[in-house]
Amino acid sequence: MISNDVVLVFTQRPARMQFPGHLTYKIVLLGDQCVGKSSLLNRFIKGSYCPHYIQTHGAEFFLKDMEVESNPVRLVLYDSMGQSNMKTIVRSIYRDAMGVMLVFDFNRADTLQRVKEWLQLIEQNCEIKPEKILVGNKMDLDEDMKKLTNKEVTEVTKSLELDFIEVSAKTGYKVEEAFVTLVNKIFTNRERLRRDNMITSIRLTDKQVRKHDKQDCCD
Ligand SMILES: Nc1nc2c(ncn2[C@@H]2O[C@H](COP(=O)(O)OP(=O)(O)O)[C@@H](O)[C@H]2O)c(=O)[nH]1
Ligand SMILES: [Mg+2]
Repeated sequence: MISNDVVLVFTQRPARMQFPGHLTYKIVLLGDQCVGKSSLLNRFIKGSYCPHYIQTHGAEFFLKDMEVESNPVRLVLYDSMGQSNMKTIVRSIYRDAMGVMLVFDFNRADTLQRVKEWLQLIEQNCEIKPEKILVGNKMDLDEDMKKLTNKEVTEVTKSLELDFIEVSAKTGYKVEEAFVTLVNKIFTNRERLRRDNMITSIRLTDKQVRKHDKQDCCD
């Protein structure tokens, strides 16, 4: 289903995000620092894994082309530092996201507890209601290193009504499946997302027009 036709971009060049004839889906990865967001992207896009921690600065995006039910889709995948206090970046980047991957670390119970805060941040900042998936990373760890039991995870996923998948960026276990599941959810709900996006654009344009009118009369 997926073609591994990869385009990797490290700089902000919005023009390349749109590709004629392609659907463009903006997806953001959210979660605490060190849960493995950058590693998951690296595994999905390049098929590789780096055991060293490399801090993500601000927000970076990557492009990946794939096919969903014979439709070419360009994914714009946003990585971030994992600091929820970076509100300005969060708001400007995430407001038109169509999909959100919420990541926690099986080795750190606090990262699962904070998923609720990340969800609140999405509700406050995303102007369209994005499709979501919860991803528990570092499944490769030995049982005695895991601080979370399946029962604890299930309780949270049920209470937050999130689809859930266990993955490992290190081994590659179910990483592609996690992204494909999210992309399929976006594809299935594309009409609703398109409507939400149109309403948001109209609202924004309206705001700009009103601001412009105001400036005219005050000049
Ligand atoms: N054992 C294990 N370690 C991982 C996995 N994914 C990431 N890591 C490690 O966790 C650390 C933080 O990963 P990183 O992707 O930078 O986290 P981010 O801050 O969320 O982007 C790095 O040292 C990674 O090598 C995984 O699936 N298994
Ligand atoms: Mg990172």
